[in-house]
Amino acid sequence: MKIRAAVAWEAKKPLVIEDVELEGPKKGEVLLKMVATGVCHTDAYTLSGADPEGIFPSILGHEGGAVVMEVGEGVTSVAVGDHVIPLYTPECGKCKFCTSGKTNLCQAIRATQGKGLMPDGTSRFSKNGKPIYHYMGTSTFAEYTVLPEIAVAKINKAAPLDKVCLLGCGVTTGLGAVFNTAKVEPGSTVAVFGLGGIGLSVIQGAVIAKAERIIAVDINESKFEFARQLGATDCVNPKKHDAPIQNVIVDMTDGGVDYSFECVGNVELMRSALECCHKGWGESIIIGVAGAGQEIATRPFQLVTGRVWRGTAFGGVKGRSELPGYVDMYMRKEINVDDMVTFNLPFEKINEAFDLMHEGKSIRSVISL
Ligand code: NAD
Ligand code: DAO
Ligand code: ZN
Ligand code: ZN
Repeated sequence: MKIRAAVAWEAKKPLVIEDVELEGPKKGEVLLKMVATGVCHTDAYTLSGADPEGIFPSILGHEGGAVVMEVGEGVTSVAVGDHVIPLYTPECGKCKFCTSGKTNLCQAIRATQGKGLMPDGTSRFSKNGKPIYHYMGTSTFAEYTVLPEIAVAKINKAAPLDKVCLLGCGVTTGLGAVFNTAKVEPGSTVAVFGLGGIGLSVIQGAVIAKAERIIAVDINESKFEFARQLGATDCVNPKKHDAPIQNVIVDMTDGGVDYSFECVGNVELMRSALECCHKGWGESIIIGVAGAGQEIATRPFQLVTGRVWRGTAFGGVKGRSELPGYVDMYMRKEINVDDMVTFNLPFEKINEAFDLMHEGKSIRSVISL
């Protein structure tokens, strides 16, 4: 079928809305009509050319809300009309990773997904007979997309797709990092570095986990008001202090925080986030994605003396079995997703969503398709 999609022809160039060909779903695949998609920092990162896995031409986007239009042979777990969220971290339930009980990083389709292809090694998108690659296995910047059945989470049909699309990445990643990766306990002190969609969701998770003190850190002070509304108890701009931010936080907290979260993708900040943790037990969670080839550093003594460095992908959330529960949390009004949507834009204005993000004006722009 002919569809409209925002094609990333090459790095550093705006997306171009084009008519492209989409082949229907093969065995074990589903055709989705995308209703809405968020634009995440990771889409911008890939478009910038800094992503070592970035492949062009491709159709970016990974924060979608969609409806199942057609199912391929053998598909049993979803049906036409179901509402789903595409998963860049699928859940096959059978691979060594899924059955380990230790990780959400299902590897069933990892090799082909990393090459921008469907599990059979081909792309469903093309233009004039030439393939256009999939992105993160989701490609939500398109009116229609095809995904493997194991890469969609069936959700409550009553949930508004133009809001819960944000649970396809940012919101779930931040909440899951608190609940699954750090396992923040009541009474904890938490520091959150970076107040975009991820960091603000960490704050929401920390409130639900009953953290007593939540220190929000950003160099853009326009982010502070919303952070406070969501539950941050302190807001700190590192640029307003002469001392390194880790020293500032250690001084504020009688020795350091119990948990810190890096939600920017800056390797220097990752060091600060580790080093503001309390001696003996503080844990720092890396969520931000750093540029290709960048490395983290600290003195090993930081770890010898009990601080812990961890990372998380999609907040450790298993998409098919656990993401529907996060949507239900939204439906019960336990999390604020509505106010994370700073701008609603039509598909034609998708490049403006990137501009608004780079200008620091948006938490999330949601595109209607
Ligand atoms: P965003 O661009 O919306 O927000 C980033 C925030 O960091 C902004 O508020 C910005 O002002 C702030 N910031 C920038 N430099 C800073 C500094 N030196 N000190 C303090 N604050 C600073 O991004 P986002 O969508 O929230 O994503 C955040 C990061 O998380 C990105 O690197 C993204 O790629 C990554 N990410 C990771 C996962 C995962 O599963 N691990 C999932 C989604 C996104
Ligand atoms: O299984 O090796 C793997 C990779 C899984 C991909 C997880 C990506 C998480 C971080 C990227 C940011 C997501 C928007
Ligand atoms: Zn698996
Ligand atoms: Zn994302």
